[in-house]
Amino acid sequence: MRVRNQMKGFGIPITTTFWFCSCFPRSELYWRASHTEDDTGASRLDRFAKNDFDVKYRIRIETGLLQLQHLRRRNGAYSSEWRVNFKLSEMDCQEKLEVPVYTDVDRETFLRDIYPLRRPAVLKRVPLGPCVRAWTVSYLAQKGGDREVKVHVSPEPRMDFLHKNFVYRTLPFDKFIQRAAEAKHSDFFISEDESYYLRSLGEDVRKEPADLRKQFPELAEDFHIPQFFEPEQFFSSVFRISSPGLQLWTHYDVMDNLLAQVTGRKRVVLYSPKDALYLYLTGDKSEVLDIDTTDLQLYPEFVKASRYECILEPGDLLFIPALWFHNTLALQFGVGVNVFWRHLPPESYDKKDPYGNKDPVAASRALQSLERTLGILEELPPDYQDFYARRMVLRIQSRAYLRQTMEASQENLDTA
Ligand SMILES: O=C(O)CCC(=O)C(=O)O
Repeated sequence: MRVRNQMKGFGIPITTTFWFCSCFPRSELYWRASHTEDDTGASRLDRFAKNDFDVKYRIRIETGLLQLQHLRRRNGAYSSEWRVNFKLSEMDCQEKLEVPVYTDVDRETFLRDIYPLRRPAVLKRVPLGPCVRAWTVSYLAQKGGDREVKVHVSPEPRMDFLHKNFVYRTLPFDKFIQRAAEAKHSDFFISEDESYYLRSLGEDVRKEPADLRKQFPELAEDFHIPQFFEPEQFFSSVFRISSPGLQLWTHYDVMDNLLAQVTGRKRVVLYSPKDALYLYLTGDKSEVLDIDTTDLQLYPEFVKASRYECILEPGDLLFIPALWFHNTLALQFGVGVNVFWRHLPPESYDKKDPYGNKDPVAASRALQSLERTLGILEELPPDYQDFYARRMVLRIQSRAYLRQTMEASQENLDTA
């Protein structure tokens, strides 16, 4: 059952979706109310939800508690059948949305109906070639051969770029595949249950983007790159091979991305570029590593980021538009290939970027000039710095934020 509410009243609308896997009758409740605070400061929302034939659901939310009351009409009057209380954690208040799923999408449909939205989409049954059936562990090891690959090795499945809980090690591809597929290792670097992650690289790792056709020609024959874009937009094709449970931190890339999950299931959580303010960024990465049970004392704004989620099954393709943040969790040992495509004219990108994650040239220049500007502000006393920094924020908002008309925002709320 999905209970969804929209809370307004903080100046900006806040949408909250609650998900319950329970024995309740299957129905979807859409509910709107105003956020108010009583004199104890507790949020209190109390309203009838959608009328559903002769049944009504009544929902009340107080801080940390959601009450659901089921009322049935008998002889013209409603009587309460049962009432359930759910304990809410603050993270339950994060908006949760499903990534839309499309089936049997061809190039024309993709370019007409999906691509222009600039939103993530799961594409099912796009032909990816024989890889979906053929890429077993033994086949990959045999065909991929013993060329050396540099891999991330971590004692914990959640990789932590802040505290660098992983090391880079070099292994022959066939040995790496065998190790990544097993839960316990007899040969290991750190511990017998260490996790592995391969993000394949080009021949000259500093200059050349990865291209499966060059580094793994025999395996590349099995993988048919979906031809949704023009060939000159192609930038790189990258192996993404993970141990079961391996979680990669939330980050963005600057190119459009088709992530093909060839084998194994994977959870992907995405956040819109518009939610960058809530993600505690260090460069292209979010410092929030635990995105499920986040420490909101440490990262209080994180709850405001809307969470888009999907589970990729073997053979699925995920379209990740440039700048959308993504966090991946391998639910099983899995092999993926992601293909980056240029979205902007070629001269917009940094020529020395083999990874597809350096900011576009104009964005880097703007960020550098911001650093210079902040240096100039330091000539003022702190309270003046604060005031002029706020004025600058207002100027940036009015000049550079995408403007959304009042009608468009209302429409979004109505259709959300
Ligand atoms: O699938 C993964 O492991 C990570 C994918 C990713 O980060 C990407 O495609 O940019």
